[in-house]
Amino acid sequence: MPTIFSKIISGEIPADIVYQDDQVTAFRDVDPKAPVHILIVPNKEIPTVNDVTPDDEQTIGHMFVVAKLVAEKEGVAQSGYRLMLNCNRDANQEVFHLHMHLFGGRPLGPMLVRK
Ligand code: DGP
Repeated sequence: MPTIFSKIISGEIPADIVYQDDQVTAFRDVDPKAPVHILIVPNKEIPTVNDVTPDDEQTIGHMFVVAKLVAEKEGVAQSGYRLMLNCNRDANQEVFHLHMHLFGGRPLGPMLVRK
């Protein structure tokens, strides 16, 4: 079964795609937590960070190049932004197709609240 993100990448289901190439697709999160909230996703299905292999190094590095381009395009490169990846239960990962969140457009506060 393809992941929901694979269906977005293939165009089977709609999304607001802001960038796409042969390795990576970036689209707006359906439930944005900041004025700018974009998901940067490898076109290859990698379930979690735990599943990354040395063969994925180029693609993972490319995700950062795309993050930089998207931040510039969205006008948050200078004001600042946050990149975040969730892995498994304690991080609340909901979609098991590796993705980097890009948040920006407002002060984002501290990274985590201590509990
Ligand atoms: P995470 O908790 O890191 O797995 O975040 C998954 C994110 O994916 C969450 O912020 C909502 C977003 N999302 C889930 N389904 C869809 C979808 O069908 N379209 C879009 N654009 N975003 C989705």
